Amino acid sequence: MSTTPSPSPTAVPAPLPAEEPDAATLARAAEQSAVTVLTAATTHRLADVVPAPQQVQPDPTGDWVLPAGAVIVVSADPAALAVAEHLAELLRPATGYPLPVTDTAAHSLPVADAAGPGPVGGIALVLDEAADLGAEGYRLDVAPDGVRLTAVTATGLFYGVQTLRQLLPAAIESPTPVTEHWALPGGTITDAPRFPYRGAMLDVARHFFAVEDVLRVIDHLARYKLNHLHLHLTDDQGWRIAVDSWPRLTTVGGATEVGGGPGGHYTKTDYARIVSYATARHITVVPEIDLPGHTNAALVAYPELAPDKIAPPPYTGTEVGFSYVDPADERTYDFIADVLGEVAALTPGPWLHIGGDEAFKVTGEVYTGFVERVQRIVADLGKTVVGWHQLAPAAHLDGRVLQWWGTTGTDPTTAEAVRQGARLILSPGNHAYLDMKYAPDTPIGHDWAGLIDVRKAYDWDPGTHVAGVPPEAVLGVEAPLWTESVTSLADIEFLLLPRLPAIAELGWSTRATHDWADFRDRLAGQGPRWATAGITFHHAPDIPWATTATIPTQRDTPQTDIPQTDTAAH
Ligand code: TNX
Repeated sequence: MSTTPSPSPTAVPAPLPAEEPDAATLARAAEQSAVTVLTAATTHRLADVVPAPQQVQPDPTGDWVLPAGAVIVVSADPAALAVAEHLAELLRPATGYPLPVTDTAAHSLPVADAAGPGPVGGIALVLDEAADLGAEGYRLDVAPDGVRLTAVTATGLFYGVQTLRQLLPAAIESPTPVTEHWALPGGTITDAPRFPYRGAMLDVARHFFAVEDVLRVIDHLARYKLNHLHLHLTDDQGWRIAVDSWPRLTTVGGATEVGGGPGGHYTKTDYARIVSYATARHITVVPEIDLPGHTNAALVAYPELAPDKIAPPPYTGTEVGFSYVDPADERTYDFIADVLGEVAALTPGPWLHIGGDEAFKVTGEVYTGFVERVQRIVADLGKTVVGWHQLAPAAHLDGRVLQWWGTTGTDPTTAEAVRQGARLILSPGNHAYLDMKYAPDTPIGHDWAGLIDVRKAYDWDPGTHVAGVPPEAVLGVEAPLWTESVTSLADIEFLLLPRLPAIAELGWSTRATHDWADFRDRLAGQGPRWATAGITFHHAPDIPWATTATIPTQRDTPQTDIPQTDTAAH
């Protein structure tokens, strides 16, 4: 099962001069070695991108090679400049090239000429309000004399950068300089997403994960053009976000997790770091405070919220549905207003997720009455309410969004809520739940919604999945990762990859491109990239993983970063 790459005849570390070489020396050394290496112009096709682009027009005469002296020229706009810097930061480690970024105000060439013939032959990032590309779309033109990315917004440019990155050889993922022929296949890609909401969820409540781990998950989302990170911040086993007006939520409620570990929580500064890292990657953070159930940790901290006003024991098991805040006590609504108010203040994005799932002990009118009050609290904060589809029977509130996690594709109550105006995020448990096992022998994860191999994750259509829900009512897709059995970053990556790109493709790519055999082959090309970057992934047997000759084999990174086998991941 191991797909450890075979030794590469072409990609070896560039010889580095002794003693602290400067960027220019590094660049010269890398380029000199590159020109002595005989490789095909490109190792892959213009269409080898995940998620599949809308339109691909290859030009076999148009291949381009990144020169060591390339300059990245960008429209004079702060957000676009940040995207250009991001591109440079992605390309500098492996190439060793300096790749200076300059905006058109500072550059003597007008943007129209920046990608044209000339000594630079670089990359131009062009904001063009008149381009017919939509708010998130981009066009990538690759020609022998330069590369040009065009978009209406910096977000579109950011997605174009992710495509460009995937079109370079896999060695571009190396954290240290390698010798490679940095060629891009020629032609034009025109691309835009199918759905506006493309997300993943990380449960940081069952097990707590450090800020650094969350940032790395954000990196994985960004690669595949996902634009929402939903953080499940509270549950029976732990409360993970600081709330100044109710401090024991974290000091007491945050000190536990599944299995009895120490837990943890994010200070407001920690959380702001996550949000700003995500924002810089054009990702919106969606905080979830799960109510009225999944609240044992809050009740341990503040027994006054419990129906019997008695503190329950801390909970470190994995059962669900036993806890709830007292829906009959006004103090509960003060608590919720305080918590959601503080969370809203940390949230630049429009969404606040209020959970609503598995509140088995709050039923009927008591449940709907509770949800209706909480929905109004969210609206009064100027945010849009999101909740699991159990919210459906509560009265409609303008803009509200339900997150579908069912496994049958049928629920008349959800269909009726949608008829009244609710929009739906699709996270069907039997296709999109990344905590489901791949196969019976998967060492971690659940199987209550079935096994989910890569094909199962890929082969469904969010536009038609739930009976009575038309495609126009579908806001998008989200892949949730619950973490009852997930204890490390390697575990997270093992369950995320390679299924996250499958869900990302359902959210991004037009249905006309949907094709399992084609997806499988494109996905296979991602393996060497993850391996090179030191990212753990499941070597799913249904994917023909490339043992490409472009993986650098000698690197400065530790052996444990070399591709993991299934068992090594856990
Ligand atoms: C159901 S799906 C849950 C979670 C569990 C998950 C495990 C949903 C809204 N609730 O509380 O962690 O199953 O797969």
